[in-house]
Amino acid sequence: MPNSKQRSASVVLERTKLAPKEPERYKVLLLNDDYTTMEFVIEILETVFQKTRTEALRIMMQVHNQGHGVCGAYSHEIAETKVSMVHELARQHSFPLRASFERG
Ligand code: TYC
Repeated sequence: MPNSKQRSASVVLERTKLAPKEPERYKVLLLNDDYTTMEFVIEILETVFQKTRTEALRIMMQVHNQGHGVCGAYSHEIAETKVSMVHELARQHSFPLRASFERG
């Protein structure tokens, strides 16, 4: 019987050969605040996250009512870029809108 290290080593090898790991995904979250206008948040969701007006309205209202909402799930690099885009657009319009991303 292989010891536990040998067993996990063979599991890793099998995964590499037969079942490549799914690329990691990161959820981008939008956070509520009291000052950013609803229309600006809808525009962000349409332009940065390619949402339809209807979906953008739904996500914006979820953030407004529950404090945060998911805009989408992306690779680490794209999630990071979208968060930066939100912060830069908010800064240009003097809104305190914040976004973040997390594994999942
Ligand atoms: N709470 C804001 C308002 O009442 C609207 C808002 C929604 C702000 C979503 C940020 O991520 C946000 N004007």
